[in-house]
Amino acid sequence: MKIIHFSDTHLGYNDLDVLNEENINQREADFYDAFSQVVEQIKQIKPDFVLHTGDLFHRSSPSNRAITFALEQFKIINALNIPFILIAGNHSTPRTNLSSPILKIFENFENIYVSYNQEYKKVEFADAIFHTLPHMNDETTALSQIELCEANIDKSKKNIMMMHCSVGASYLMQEFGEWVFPHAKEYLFNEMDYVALGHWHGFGHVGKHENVYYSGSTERTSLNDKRNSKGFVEINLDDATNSKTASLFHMPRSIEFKEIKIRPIVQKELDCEDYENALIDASDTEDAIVEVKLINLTPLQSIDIQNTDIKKLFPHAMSVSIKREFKLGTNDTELSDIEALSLEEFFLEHIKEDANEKEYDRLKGKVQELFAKYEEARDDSL
Ligand SMILES: [Mn+2]
Repeated sequence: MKIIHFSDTHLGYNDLDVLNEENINQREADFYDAFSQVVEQIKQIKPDFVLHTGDLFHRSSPSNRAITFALEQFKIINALNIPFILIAGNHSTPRTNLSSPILKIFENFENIYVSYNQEYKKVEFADAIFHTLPHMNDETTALSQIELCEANIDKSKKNIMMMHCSVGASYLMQEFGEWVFPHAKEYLFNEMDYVALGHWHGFGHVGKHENVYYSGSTERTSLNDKRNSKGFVEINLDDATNSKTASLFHMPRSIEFKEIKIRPIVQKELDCEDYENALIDASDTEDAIVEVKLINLTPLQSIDIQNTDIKKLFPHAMSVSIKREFKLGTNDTELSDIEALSLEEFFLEHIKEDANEKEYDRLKGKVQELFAKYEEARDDSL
């Protein structure tokens, strides 16, 4: 039995002020691309089941574009005649009972099984049972639902559990309303052939449990997530686990992480101690999200070195962000030099970095006018 497990696709997420040729936020498009790559792999691998463990959409009320994209992709998956089972994560669960859960829109696809009402749902086939536990807002309800899951284990079939939660406190995402799976119920994992988890955005198995896996997200929802390896899990379960001899000679399961191609994040460091001669290798930054850290900066250099100059070093990057780290023990004369630069001049320098010439000229007039008014008002009040 072959299963594909993916998760946390966060459709509709957008970030950074970059548009692509179709005028769609580039990062939003990246998330659609990642999802399409998994669907492409599903077509090729032709597994027996496909699992998605939550946070399909980034928001509980996604944009029209995100919904349209998902419906198009689900139509493709549905046409493959492979059962596709998905559960709600914290991002797709409304916080009040007033709004309708978005996953409901997939109810009418014949090969798609959705689980979202903060309750246990058993999805059963001839040879496998999928025990789905979607995101739970309430811990007491959660416990009763886990017990329901326990009562439905049937050893004559494969048992696969699906959840969107943090197992213990180790996989918390610092988000609102996360569900932590109770430690006292972890023994249940031993009864399962595989436990598919969503919520944590990195791939890996959980502690000592060799059958409990987070597939990770298919893209990064934060630039703090520096992982360049994203993808899905391919699980092969031995079809003959009921026979003792078979399990002696075969692995009961094999679990393999399959990488997809995502936009890389590349970090660079520029030592300003010797700024003039600093060489930077930009060869690995094509289409990348580049983060440059200027280190050992003096305050004067910080005014001299403009962000536009740094950005020019990476002409083929998708985006460049710059962090400035000052040298410790900068001497006082330099600091007083900076104070000599008026706020007006400093502000204009700042505008110059991002605006084109025409825009700069227009803003310059405005800024000078405003500063003049401010000076006047100040003089009056003295
Ligand atoms: Mn997530």
